[in-house]
Amino acid sequence: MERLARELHHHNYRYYALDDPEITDQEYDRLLRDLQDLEDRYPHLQLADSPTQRIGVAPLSAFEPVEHLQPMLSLDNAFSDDELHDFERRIRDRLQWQGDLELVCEPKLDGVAISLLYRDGVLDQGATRGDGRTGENITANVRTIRAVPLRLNTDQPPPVLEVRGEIYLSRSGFERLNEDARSRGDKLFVNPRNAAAGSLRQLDSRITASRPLALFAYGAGYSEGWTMPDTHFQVLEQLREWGFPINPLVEVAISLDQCFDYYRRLEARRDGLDYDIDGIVYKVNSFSLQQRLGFVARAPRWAIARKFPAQEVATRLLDVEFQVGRTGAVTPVARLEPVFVGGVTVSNATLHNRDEIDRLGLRLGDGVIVRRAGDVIPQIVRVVPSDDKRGERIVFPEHCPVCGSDVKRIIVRKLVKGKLIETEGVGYRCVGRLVCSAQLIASLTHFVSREAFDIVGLGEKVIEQLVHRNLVDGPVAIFNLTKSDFLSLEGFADKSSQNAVESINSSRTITLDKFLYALGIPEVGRETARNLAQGLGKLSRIRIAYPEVLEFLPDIGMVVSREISNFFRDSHNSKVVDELIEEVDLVETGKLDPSLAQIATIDEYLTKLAIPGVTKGIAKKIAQVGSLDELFKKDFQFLDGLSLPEKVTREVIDFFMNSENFDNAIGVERQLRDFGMHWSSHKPDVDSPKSSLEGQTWVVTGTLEAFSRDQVKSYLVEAGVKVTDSVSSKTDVVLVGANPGSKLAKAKKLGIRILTEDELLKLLEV
Ligand code: 9MJ
Repeated sequence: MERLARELHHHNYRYYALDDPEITDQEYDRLLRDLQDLEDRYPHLQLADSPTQRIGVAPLSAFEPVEHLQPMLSLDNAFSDDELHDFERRIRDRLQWQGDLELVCEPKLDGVAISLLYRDGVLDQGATRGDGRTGENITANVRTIRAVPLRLNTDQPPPVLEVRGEIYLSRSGFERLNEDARSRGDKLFVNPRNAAAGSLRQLDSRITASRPLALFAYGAGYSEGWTMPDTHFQVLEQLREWGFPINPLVEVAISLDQCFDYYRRLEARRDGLDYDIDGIVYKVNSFSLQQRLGFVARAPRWAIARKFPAQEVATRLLDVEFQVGRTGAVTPVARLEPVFVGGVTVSNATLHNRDEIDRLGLRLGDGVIVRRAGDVIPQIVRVVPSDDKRGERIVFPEHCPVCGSDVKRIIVRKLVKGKLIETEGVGYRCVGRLVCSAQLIASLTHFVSREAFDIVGLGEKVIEQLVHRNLVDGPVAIFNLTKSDFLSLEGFADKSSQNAVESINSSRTITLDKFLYALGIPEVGRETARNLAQGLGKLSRIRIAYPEVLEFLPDIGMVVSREISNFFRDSHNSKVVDELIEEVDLVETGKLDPSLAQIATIDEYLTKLAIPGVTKGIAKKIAQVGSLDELFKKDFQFLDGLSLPEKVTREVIDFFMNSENFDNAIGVERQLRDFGMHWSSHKPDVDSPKSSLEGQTWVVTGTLEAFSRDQVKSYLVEAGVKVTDSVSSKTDVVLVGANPGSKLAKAKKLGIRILTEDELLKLLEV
């Protein structure tokens, strides 16, 4: 077994590091099978670095965070020859150096950065870059990559060695992968980079093993017991000797001109390479110079990434499709004759909006120049009309392509100098709302999604069928679906229909924040929904809240508050909400966030009324009046004693003389009183909260056993705890279940209190 393993390591080295195999793939596979057979018979004799590990092992439930022994660097970018000049100038100035400056030129691979840790020459750990200090432990996946040496090709390995490199998928490997996916009807990967990243993020390493991933090493991190050579290039040579694939296009340049020349040569070869590169990395070759240069933040001063410019290619416009989203926004999408740009086949491009179509003067069949920069959606830069017999002009539709309702310009509300301004936006919207099946399908898909009602088994495809068969016309109808409704759909049998009805029923119990999020109120994402629920505690309050009152909640400004209040004031929405409450079992705390009662002061109130000229400072002065009644007395006599600018006094009086403003101001004040947020309301003592947990911020991570995560969250919310997703210095407690992720590591680092599920249970009993 040892002899077979040694032979296999040797052939790996010949194949990957030297690119000079001595045996065929079939012969290699035979040796591997022989070893596998022996290991099957004598499992206890399996070697730790056995080449058979390439086939993967049983799935993990999560990736552990691991700290790199030496941080992984990031690179500054240069986008022009000038910027590269500047880079060299900075180096020379800093070093006071006039002589030759050797720079190593390396193709910059567009893959996934990796750190490989070898202990006594054996691969011990593979980790992603993460934030540079802490990455994810993906050892099981990394072991399956044949280009990654499981053992260093030397009898005297350094006891500890971190090797840095890029895991990537070749373009041909990517094509193969997508062909397989296509033949199985699976989703295709967009580009080799995403496919490589996705393959490395598999919890089941047997899947990773089936992906043709490759590696180029480009440096070393921490090491022990190794006298590093003097230059970066020598490190690459040493790594090659130890068995790592090093990019054969790496060169040493001794002048900037040689660097520029390298850039031109590589750019010319770029399309012919079998892997994606997005630029060139230049690194100072001498380690002693590197050391003297040091770092700014986490990027070394001795290296820079020269990026290739965005790629542009010519193709043809086949059609323009107008897609209708959840809020009715109509987005034009160009369908193109497929072209290969920068490693991906592009067949769609965004046209942004109506103005963009007019700017381009697009006609069907036009030649177009498409630009793709990095990972962003490709766009059409300009039109190259090929002849004078051009096709039909593209016109933005006046009516919704899905439901035929009017399409109107979207009005955007913006804050300009503290005032809410309504202007016409660049976007257009179908006014059909739930009459429009596109909006209905998108809204319902949102409604049932995981963060909302979380109805398992009701994805977009099912919703589409339900809508097209007129089985649902809005969210309420979902709760009236029966087993026989599902049986009438494609892909549903007895059991699955029963399950669908059961998951609808079990979704009926829902916390207020999820309920609010599910409604799909414009501008209300998960965080805002949580703030609303935590702040006001009851749907009945939120529904009737004045925008000025909502503005007392965290992160809710003038724009969002208007959207929320307009949503609930709309009679159709109001009816839907009424009907929904009948169907669901809403979990509410009913409690007002005690801190709200503290912050609602009379000057804050005056500021939120947005009286022209009334800044925070002026509001503070006016607030001395103590109550609105006093303010309105005797023709605002109180204002005279404040020595405010004449103009401001006038504005304040004009404002309140307008009966609409006056009624609104009185209404807001009354509501503050009703909600217990008025400046004269009894102030709960926030220092001695009713629940011992009240006011705390918690993060839940890992798999919980006794509760579902949602149960825990609703309990915590009930107890006045704010539950957030990410650990920060504001976090009070991190609740950990099994297999916690990087959040636990972060909590430990920040010294945050960590509770296990058992400890929580104990806490709840007292
Ligand atoms: C890539 N992506 O090919 C580096 N890289 O060096 C090469 N990345 C790098 N070097 C230090 N060739 C930080 C990143």
